[in-house]
Amino acid sequence: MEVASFQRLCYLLLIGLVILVSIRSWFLHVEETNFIDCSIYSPWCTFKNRFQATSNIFLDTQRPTSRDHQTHHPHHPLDPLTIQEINKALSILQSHPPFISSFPAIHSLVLEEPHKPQVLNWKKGDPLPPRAASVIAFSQGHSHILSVDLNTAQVTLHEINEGSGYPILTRDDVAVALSTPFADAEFNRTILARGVELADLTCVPLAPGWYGAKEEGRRLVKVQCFSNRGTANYYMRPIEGLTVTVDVDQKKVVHLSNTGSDIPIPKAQNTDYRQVAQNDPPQMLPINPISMEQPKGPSFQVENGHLIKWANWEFHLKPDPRAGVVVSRAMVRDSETGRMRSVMYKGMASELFVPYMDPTEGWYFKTYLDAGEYGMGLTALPLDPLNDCPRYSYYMDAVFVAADGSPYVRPNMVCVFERYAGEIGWRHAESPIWGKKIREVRPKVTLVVRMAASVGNYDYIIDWEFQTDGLIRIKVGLSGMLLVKGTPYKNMNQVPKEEDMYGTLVSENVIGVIHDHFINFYLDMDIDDSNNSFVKVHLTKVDTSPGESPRKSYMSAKRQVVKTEKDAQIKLKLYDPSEFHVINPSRRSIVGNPSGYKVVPGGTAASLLDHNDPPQLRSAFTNNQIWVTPYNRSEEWAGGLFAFQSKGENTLGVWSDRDRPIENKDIVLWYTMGFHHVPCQEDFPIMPTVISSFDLKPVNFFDRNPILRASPNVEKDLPICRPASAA
Ligand SMILES: [Cu+2]
Repeated sequence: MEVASFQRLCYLLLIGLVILVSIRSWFLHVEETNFIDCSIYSPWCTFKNRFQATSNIFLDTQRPTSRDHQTHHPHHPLDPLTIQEINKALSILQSHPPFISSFPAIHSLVLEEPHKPQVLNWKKGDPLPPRAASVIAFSQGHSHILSVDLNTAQVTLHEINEGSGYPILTRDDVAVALSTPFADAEFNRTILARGVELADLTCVPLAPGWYGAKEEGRRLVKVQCFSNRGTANYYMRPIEGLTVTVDVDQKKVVHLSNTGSDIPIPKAQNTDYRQVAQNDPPQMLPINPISMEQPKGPSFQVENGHLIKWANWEFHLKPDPRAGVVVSRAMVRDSETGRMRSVMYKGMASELFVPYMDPTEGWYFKTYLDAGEYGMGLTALPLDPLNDCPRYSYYMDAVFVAADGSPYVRPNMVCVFERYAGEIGWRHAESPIWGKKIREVRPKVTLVVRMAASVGNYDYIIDWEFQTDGLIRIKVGLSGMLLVKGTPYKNMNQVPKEEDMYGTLVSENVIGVIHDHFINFYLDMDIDDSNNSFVKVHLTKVDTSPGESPRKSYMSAKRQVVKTEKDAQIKLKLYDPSEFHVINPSRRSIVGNPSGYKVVPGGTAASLLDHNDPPQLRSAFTNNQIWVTPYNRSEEWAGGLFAFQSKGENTLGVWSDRDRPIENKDIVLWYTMGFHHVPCQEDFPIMPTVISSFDLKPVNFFDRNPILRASPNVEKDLPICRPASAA
């Protein structure tokens, strides 16, 4: 053998050895460490969440409630599929002729909700409408949409998605995405060249978005990695500039981008947020233990696991793998007649768009659609009793479906609790100067439904808060970690004035990159009945005539019933304001006003991206803050049913541009809440929660203040508690 050939052979053998050792060492670490039980926490192990060789994982699996899901039966038409029903759907799919030779990966398997009239006409005690499963499966490059009738054991619908986009990644996809780079010699060389040992590596699978033909027609995941050495908060230690693009069906690396070899990995010191890592006491006076006590227990009831009854409210609640939670059939009791009245047929988070504002190689694609790409429910981990939710909370489990079609339980995914935060329901005091001693005050107690999704580095806390005055507040809290970028700079005095860092230097060698969060809510309002209208109540300045009044101007409210969808595409304007009402034109109050609810925006933000920017095309639902569409069973996800790598051709913006009639029809209100996030040092190493909200508030729905007859607090009725340790 010639010397050159011998050298080539040795070189090839060496590469082969490196690959084998890399794969083996990675899988050995997975086996040897105390890895999360994926039979229970399956999708937790997947998606944008950590997937790592070494275990820094702590999960409090304490279960305040214990339910036997194996024997659970549905009691309400909207109850989620039970374990038995999921298993039945699976067996029907397994004998479905197109799937007999090759069973697809199951990306979603949930209740196919009965048609609306069936649900509306159903009364407690009636037999349930036929139960069916709605399935999204993926096989050999095709996304399948199926309906499975559980009563007749038939597949009643089987379509292939002809448009762009793919379903949510499965755990298997993620495992492929994260293991494939380890078989790539260049990846291994790059990691070692960056001074990171493979055992210290934590990689995350990132959705690639859509940026034209180059990446179309195949399911791609962009893998980026961090060093977890010395910290649980590996997100603060990026291996900057290294992006591995993996084809998860071909199981191969299609591109490796390595642009940051001169950027150091930020230090681990002071990045750990866990209590065990805090060595110094907080610099503040101590706060005594605090809790809301309910010696008589909570006032709400949970009927058959999903029907919540509290004060004057009643609604159905279920976990959902994509939306997180779904609130259905929300009804409030009329304060005068005592009759239950419909407010909302269905409400849920529909999509969550998070674009990062850095156009460079390793960052431009970070424009996530978290609900459609990762799942707000799938990424919602068990809540932490006493910290996520107060004492006396009710915890609801979710039953979700793994990629092989098998059901699993996500315990304590949703909590329900009463909240008293010292707020006032209504009040008035009269000065004694008028001869009357009046001081009437009513405390405000509310009911909260809460879930928290941990979509990779970010945590989204979503509350649905019900008030006895008829108001529903939808609140979103942001916490967790910034997605940060490594930089050579340690101090702002090193940064050239003309350089755009695309963010804020939040620690040495760490840039918090500017980004947005837009969360869209689907709100199928049914005020007193399904047929409603959308009314813009335009507030305008009216000038008085000369001599008419000492005043030159006043403000007037002009009502306009909106006829079609395009006129209901609303951009909020501070200096040209309107109120936005959903009314029932057929239902009048005692003095003749139509009964209604208005959407009351809170702090929010609008997208500044170009409307033709690819991520904005996919997320056109952020082009307006409010939309109204006619009810359509197939239009529920603002970013489209198949959001992963989609072009956005089948999304809320496109549906609304059809300009369909919406007057006196069953209509759906869509509200997009936005946050611009310019990071600051206080966001490091973990962000204090930032909250925004919007309200659905009754307008002329009740004939008078519905909590007029609410009771004040009286000292003798309230519990006086001692610390548990003193009891
Ligand atoms: Cu943010």
